[in-house]
Amino acid sequence: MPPSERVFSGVQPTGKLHLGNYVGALSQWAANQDDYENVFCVVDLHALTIPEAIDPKVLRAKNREVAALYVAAGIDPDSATIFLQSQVPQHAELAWVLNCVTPLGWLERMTQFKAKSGTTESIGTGLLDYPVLMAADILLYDTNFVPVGDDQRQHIELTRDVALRFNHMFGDTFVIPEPLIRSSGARIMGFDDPTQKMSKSIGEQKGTHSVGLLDPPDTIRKIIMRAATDSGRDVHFDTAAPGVLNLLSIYEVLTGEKRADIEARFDGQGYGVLKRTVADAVIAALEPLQARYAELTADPATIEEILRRGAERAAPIAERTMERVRAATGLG
Ligand code: AQP
Repeated sequence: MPPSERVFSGVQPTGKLHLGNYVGALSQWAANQDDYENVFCVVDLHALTIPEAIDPKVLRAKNREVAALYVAAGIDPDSATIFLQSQVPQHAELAWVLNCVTPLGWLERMTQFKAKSGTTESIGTGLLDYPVLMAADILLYDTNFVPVGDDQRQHIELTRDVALRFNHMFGDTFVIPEPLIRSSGARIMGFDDPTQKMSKSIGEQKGTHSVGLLDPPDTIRKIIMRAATDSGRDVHFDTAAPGVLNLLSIYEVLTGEKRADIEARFDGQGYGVLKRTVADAVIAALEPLQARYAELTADPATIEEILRRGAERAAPIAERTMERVRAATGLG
């Protein structure tokens, strides 16, 4: 029997996709894909929320790069629906409707908005509205589960609140989604500063911050060998310094080894050995992804075809939801 529950998730096509995106999102999507019906979107409308950073040629190329990385990470494009958000106009339509039922105060409280609005000179309305568009993305597909990193927890909560509010005002229309967040590795931190979440935009500016999914092995090794740790030798998950815990968590997720075995393996070894071993594990995890990516992008028509088919499959699902929304609200 085909799976009855649906998963939806996406990545914004800006900056350099990094190890955090792989651990928190892509690897999870791939690992669980047989349990669900899968819809994975490249959320290019979200990329416009910082318009100063947009170069149309770069965005077009990034859209394809991110879609190719989904497949390279192991998502099967024959069974999963992989598409560009801007090719299914119902995303923008539903976002407008949800805007009208979302109190402004809910958006002003979002920590990601507060953090990002502090770093741009002029704040566009789109940046504030980002979580409403994200709610539309999720709710359009009657999504049961949203596999994301821990940084998106608050946005999923908001999606649930918006859906419940709409259902309360207009009658049962939306499925209420649940987040799927892994218990370890849900928030990979920057190698240069383990108090800061690994992020695409910082990775673009600082070479020591993140490992990119397409970085060559020697670059990966260099970045990890320079990772911030501390002056001690503690390698216990409960007590290690943040930078050391980050390395231990990456190793745990990528190898699947038990915590007690990892602690025993690195006990008394010094951080040089830990870093070298983590670098080996990261290189080994990314090697097949990079090989598949190279194969896949050798002919640009392959990705174009995956995206075309994806939009063709996504649009009727999105339209069915919009029909319910229009009927519930009296639109049209
Ligand atoms: N550090 C992380 N650890 C675990 N999961 C993470 N995710 C992001 N960072 C980590 C998860 O990856 C998916 C895509 O998220 P995104 O497109 O918002 O990427 P980002 O790296 O979070 O981007 P920035 O840097 O914050 O924003 P931009 O692109 O504007 O520079 C999500 O599931 C996320 O949880």
